[in-house]
Amino acid sequence: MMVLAEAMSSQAVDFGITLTQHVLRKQHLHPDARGQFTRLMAQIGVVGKLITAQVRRAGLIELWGETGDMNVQGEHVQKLDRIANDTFIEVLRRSGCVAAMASEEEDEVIEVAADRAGDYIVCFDPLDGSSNIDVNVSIGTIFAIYRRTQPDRVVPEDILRPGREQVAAGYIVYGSSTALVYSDGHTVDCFTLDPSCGEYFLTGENLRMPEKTTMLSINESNEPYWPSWTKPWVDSIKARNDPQRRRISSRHIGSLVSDFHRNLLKGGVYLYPADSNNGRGKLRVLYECNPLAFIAEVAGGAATDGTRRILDIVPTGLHERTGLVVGSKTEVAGVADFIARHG
Ligand code: FDP
Repeated sequence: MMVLAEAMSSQAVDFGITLTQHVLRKQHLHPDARGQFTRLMAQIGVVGKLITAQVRRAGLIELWGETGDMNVQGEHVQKLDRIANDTFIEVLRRSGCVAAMASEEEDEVIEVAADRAGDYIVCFDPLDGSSNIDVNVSIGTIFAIYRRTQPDRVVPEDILRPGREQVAAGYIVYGSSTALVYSDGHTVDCFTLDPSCGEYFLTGENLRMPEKTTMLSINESNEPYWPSWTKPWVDSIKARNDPQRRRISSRHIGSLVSDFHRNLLKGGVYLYPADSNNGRGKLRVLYECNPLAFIAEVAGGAATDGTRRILDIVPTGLHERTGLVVGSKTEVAGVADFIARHG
């Protein structure tokens, strides 16, 4: 069995650095910092612990299955979706750091009472990949953080703004362990929750998205609805394989946050193109595509809807959807070429 000292010496990162310590260490990069961001990240960490506790016991305490309600998107709400959503809202409402929130599960913006409001706006998907809950497959929470634009009131532009204005973004994956990944726009760092002491420790510093694509993540059953460029593009990626050498593997969990996390670490491209019939994708701009695109870019990757950089989209509605291609920069850049050739 690996002893602690061995584990410490085998770590590529500064072993023993907690999430809060790390955020504090980086405060000098933000000269106008007042400590609210540090508190906000600590509270998001708490949300991750509370949701972890529920996810880990879901099969034991009847948390699998649907609530019987539909959300604003017309999807069946899972019991854990509801718990994760309520947890996120209540923890952040009490944090003193947040002025308003937008959630995948809520019809409207959630405003925080003035006496508790802080500097930040948070858009989140409380539990992404929820169709995987009942089968013990990794799911996650995704969040985007913006600074409020007005000191005394929340305005629509606080929420309906391009993703490039994010000050930070992140996600928490409930997988073989709970990992919290976030970027403050300077680096992308990964923390793993140690369940024995309830603390997040830094386990990956300044993550870089590998330039080389080895994983292709797409739901191929949607092929009849793909726009015309997608099949030739997917075929061109697969054509890199030959009988002597497999260079590309198909990996698709169907839980965006988990697919993204794997590709960030291993090198891959994820796509969910816009439907050729209605021209819309499935994934939501505000709390799925924007935060992951922000992380991808800081890690040296890129994200597009096919023609536009994801972070330049100005959403007109809370639950707006878009097509998404996210992965290494060269792979994503190649999409524009296929669109020019195949439409
Ligand atoms: P889910 O509906 O299970 O919550 O946008 C949500 C999402 O999962 C993504 O996590 C996932 O990648 C995608 O939808 C899967 O959609 P399809 O089943 O249409 O492939």
